[in-house]
Amino acid sequence: MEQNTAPYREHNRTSLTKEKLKQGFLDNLYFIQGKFPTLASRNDYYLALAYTIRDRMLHRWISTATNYYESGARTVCYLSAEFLMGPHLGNNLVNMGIFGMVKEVVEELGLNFEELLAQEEEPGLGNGGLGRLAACFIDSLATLEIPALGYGIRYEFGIFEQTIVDGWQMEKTDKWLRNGNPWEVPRPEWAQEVRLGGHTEQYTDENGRLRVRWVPAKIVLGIPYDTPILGYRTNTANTLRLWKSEAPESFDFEVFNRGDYYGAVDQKVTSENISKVLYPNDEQLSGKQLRLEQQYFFVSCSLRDMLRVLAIQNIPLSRFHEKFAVQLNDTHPAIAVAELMRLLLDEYLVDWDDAWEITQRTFAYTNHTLLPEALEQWPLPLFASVLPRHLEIIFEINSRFLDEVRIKFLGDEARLARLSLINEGGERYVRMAHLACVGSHAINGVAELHSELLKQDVLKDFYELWPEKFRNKTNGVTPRRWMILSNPSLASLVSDRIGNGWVRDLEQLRQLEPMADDADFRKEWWDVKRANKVAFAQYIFKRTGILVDPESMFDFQVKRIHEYKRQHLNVLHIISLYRRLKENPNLEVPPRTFLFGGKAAPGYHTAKRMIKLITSVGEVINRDPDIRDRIKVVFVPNFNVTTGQKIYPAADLSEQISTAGKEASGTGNMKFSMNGALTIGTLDGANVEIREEVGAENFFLFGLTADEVYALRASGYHPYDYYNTNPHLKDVIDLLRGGSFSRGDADLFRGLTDGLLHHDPYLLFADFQSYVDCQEEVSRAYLDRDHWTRMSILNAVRSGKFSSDRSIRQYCEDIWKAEPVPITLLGQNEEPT
Ligand code: T68
Repeated sequence: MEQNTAPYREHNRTSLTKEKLKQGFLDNLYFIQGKFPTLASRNDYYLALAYTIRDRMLHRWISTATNYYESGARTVCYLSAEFLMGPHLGNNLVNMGIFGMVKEVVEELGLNFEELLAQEEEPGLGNGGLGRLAACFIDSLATLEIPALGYGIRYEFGIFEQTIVDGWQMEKTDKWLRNGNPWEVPRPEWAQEVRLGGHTEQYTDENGRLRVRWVPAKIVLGIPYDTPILGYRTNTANTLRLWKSEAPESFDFEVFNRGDYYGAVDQKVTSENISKVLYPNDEQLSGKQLRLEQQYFFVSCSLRDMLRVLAIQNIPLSRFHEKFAVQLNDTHPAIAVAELMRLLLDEYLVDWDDAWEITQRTFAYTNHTLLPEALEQWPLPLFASVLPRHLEIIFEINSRFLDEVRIKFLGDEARLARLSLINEGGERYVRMAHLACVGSHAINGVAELHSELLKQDVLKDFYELWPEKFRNKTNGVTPRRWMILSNPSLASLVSDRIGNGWVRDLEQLRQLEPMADDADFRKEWWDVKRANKVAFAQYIFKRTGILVDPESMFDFQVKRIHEYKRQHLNVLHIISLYRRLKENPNLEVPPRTFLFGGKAAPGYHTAKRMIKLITSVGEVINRDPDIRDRIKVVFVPNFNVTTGQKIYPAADLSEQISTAGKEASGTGNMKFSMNGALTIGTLDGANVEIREEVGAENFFLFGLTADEVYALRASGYHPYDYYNTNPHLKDVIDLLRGGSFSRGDADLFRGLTDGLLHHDPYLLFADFQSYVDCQEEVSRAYLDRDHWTRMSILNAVRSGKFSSDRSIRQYCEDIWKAEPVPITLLGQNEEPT
């Protein structure tokens, strides 16, 4: 068919004049929602607005797809079991540069713009940092005009919603799709079949060659749902492609004809289960069959989708790795190594050596954790029952790989056992990190320290084998969502002084450094922060009924609740400060509000008790008439992208207090710093680099280094000694043990305190005094408002390195070898008719 898209440009549904936007909005309310303003609900209005914006994204999306098709350009495929996108509407308005105009349009229609934005249920398809990183990365890929697809799972239930009842976390299912999702387009024509279970058989092909056939026990369908991902003020609209599982037929007719109606429907139910729910464990392997099925399901669909594209572009299979650069976001998609091998060997009849070369040149692997309990391993019997053919292929990969190791390290049997893809100690497991390392040409950590520790510890043997594969790619976050959208007043203060080039080139913020010495600028800066704090104080009051003083220092620790992140160290300091204030009411400390937010994995009992600890200490302190005007403790429920957008702009202090050597990078630390919060932190993850960038004098450092942690453990760590020799620490622990924060119930926190006294695996006691001293320094610094504001400004303007644009540029140059493809809009040269 003749392509003439020019007429679409000035159409009611695409034009960007205010009048046409209004017309489009009312049309969508009428023709899509089937409503008239008199009966329309807030959700109807939100959907009408969302469709009005989506209509205006389609031309870019279609043009981008056409440009990519015609250029045949190299494409980055980011495989991730999680994409923690956050709400789309506001972000799309920012990236299209029409936020202000649309706000006016909505208000002229007599509607509340903020309310409509707030109506969107965020797609919470991730646990924490790893999923949010994937979201920042696809934003940057589009902004840098790199041909890219994000591939993942369209979970029906995302991360659970957290409520706090009697101080404890309660979980509610996240029904994010219940009111409809205007941003996605299903593409059933590109559905893929995925096999599971069954067994393998050998057969001889027509050339007399022995081959293997996989006879699966069941087949499920993967339906792709596509969401456009806009670049910031570019024509690029890339795609996030999430797979939903379905039964191939609504009914199994054979079973149905036997009269087993329920049995027939049963298959449909089990097929749909695969993409039903996101596993809410971060940093802990789950070992559940359904989880392995989820991983294989989305990986298989995605690879088949790439093969489909290769075929329609007439690119020979031998050039798969030239067309696609596939990044494995942690080991969750690592089964892709075996699946691509299987597809090439069994379905396309490629020779092993050629298949292996294509595979290795296609994949690269990002590691996100140093915690041993988070490294994925699958018990062999379970693996064999879900993926029998893949297990055979993994054995073959392993046998060839170990031969290579034998040559390089003659006679080193211990090394062979350590490197093997199969863990043979006791119960046998498939080690997914090993599969990812062997099948990839590049392996990277997510901060400099983390990448070093990978080489020294978790992946040491692989480093010694293939040092050339190892890279560092320090994480970053997108300034579009985390500054422009969430902190518009700060963004306009900045743009008033230096224009808006910084939004695409965050290093430009450094032009503002001299302004730190300008008293007027400092006042404006402080006023912006103060207004953000007022807004957040109102939010807290609405959500928790707790009144907080916006004059007080807002001290935040928001992240998943985990022992290694040490929220309980923060609490120990709060108790210690509380005690000192009770003893000495004249103590000169600025008023402080300690705020916490984060979810605990539902099965992680210690983490859940840490939440109860925070709320219990808060209850006592917030009620104490001597103290409650000086310090407050608040647990902000249901920390997610939406609440994060309110939190980072309102923060004075950012708590990044993990045990050194445990946090791979952290990305919240970057969002805080960008928004002018100062960090109190250990030399862990990206804190090290943040401190380097903002200057040691603008960073509150405490605690042991990773090397010192290692040495202390090696020499024998005895937490009890710290308790016995530090009276201050003893007082704090004894208050907890005595029931002062649990209405006399000495048992409530006994598990926690005993755990610390006798094991303390994350060295809270070793770092306690250093932390308390450092917090005193923070308090003193906050009393000097001018100096604090100076430091706040320098933190923000020196955070340019932590834009995800920088991370993505480095991945493109060093790992993906991907180049920008600027998009020409279709019909650009044609006259509208
Ligand atoms: C995080 N990892 C790291 N994992 O903890 C953090 N894990 O330091 C880093 O900044 C971030 O990744 C991005 O690199 C996670 O968030 C998970 O969420 C997770 C989920 C499932 C299984 C294991």
